Amino acid sequence: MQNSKVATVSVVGLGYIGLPAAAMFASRKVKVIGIDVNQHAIDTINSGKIHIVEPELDLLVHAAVTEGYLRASTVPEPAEAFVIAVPTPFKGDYEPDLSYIKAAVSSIAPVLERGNVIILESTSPVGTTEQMIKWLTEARPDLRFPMSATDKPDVHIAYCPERVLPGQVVRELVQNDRIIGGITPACSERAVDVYRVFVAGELLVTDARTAEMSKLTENAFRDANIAFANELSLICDRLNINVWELIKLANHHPRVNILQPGPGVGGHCIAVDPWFIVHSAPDVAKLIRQARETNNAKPRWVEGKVVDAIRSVASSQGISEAAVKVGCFGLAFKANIDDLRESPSLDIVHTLAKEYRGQLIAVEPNINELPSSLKDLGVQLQDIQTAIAECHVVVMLVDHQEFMELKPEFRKDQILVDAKGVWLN
Ligand code: SAJ
Repeated sequence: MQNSKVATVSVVGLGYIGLPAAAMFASRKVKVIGIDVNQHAIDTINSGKIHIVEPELDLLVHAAVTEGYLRASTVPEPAEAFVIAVPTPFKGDYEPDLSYIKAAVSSIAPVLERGNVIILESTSPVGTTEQMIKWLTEARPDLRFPMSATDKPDVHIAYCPERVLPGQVVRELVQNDRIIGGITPACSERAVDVYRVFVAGELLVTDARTAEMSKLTENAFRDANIAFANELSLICDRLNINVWELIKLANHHPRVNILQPGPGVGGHCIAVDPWFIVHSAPDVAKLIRQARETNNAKPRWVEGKVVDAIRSVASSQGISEAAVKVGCFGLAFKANIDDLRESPSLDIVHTLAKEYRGQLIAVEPNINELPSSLKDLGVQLQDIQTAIAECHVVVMLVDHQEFMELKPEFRKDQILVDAKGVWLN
């Protein structure tokens, strides 16, 4: 049954955020036209399959395409609502790169009609929605776009950030509360109608700039908390204290909730978004910048620990450093996913493999084949038991369930470098 106030939605950008949103609208029997520049993605989606990894999304897309509610294309078409979900990476000195948003806006401008609503979902620096309106005004001088809260525009504009956790996107898309920042109250109202199609959580209305900043703030908050944990791990290493036990104990305090140290912060959001804040107010965003720097430095610290362990094994066993085997457990950017992109663990293994060619064994239960960047450096993909049996240095990088379930007995001649506190006593 289709009982929403929106009959057709065009989702521009069919990646990790856009495709789940497109499939979700379609699952509620809204006609969805998905737009992307990647022909492979278009062909895959139109055949009812997906080109990204996300639990349950394949079923949703397959049903949406088979039932005729989702269709993908490289060419924009008219729709009632446009949702833009393209990447916003940074370039050069952590400067936000808005070129994908600009390209998305130019591509839909010719098909816009009076009464449309455009919602920007891409994580964006403050002021991007207003910038988007400038581009739209240049491209379509015949249409009125909102410039201030009192305007009565032809096309409504709002910013509504996505907040879903990779690995739980399908559930979180429905359940999470969302922030909606319309340029005018009527813009917010139109955007609320669009998200009401599938969002069960609250839809919280504000202005566009606050909505933009809230998304950046959420990820910067998490980054700063992880940086605190990572800094603690360095201090505890120096003081010979088990940081994971320490955090567990401290977290018994009713108002303390420290996150977990690790090999660094990966993924496509938390390691990027805080820079947008730093870039917009560099002289005051000091803590946020420091958190980024602290987390960015963690992989190099872990590598240093592994190098020390290799040297120690070589000297205590009277073998050359080139004979030391290093087993690296986990390559993904976080636990229980197969996503290796922007992964600090992959980065660590890659850096070590360049230095110790042919000496590294990788264990990653979520993949069947190593990326060629590691294969080319002689890294072997092994199962857990073989890797433990063959290596001198055990490097724990990701707290995957498969590792957590084990408590291996290490030989006296093995050294453990545990960046996640999984196998420490
Ligand atoms: N990490 C730690 N210690 C922790 C928690 C995480 O080292 O205690 C590391 C992870 O291993 C990983 C990185 O941080 O390398 C990021 O992982 P994550 O699970 O914290 O977050 P993401 O990047 O998968 O998703 C985040 C989420 N943001 C917040 O939780 C505030 C998600 O809700 C956002 O939608 C997403 O960013 C996004 O797209 O912005």
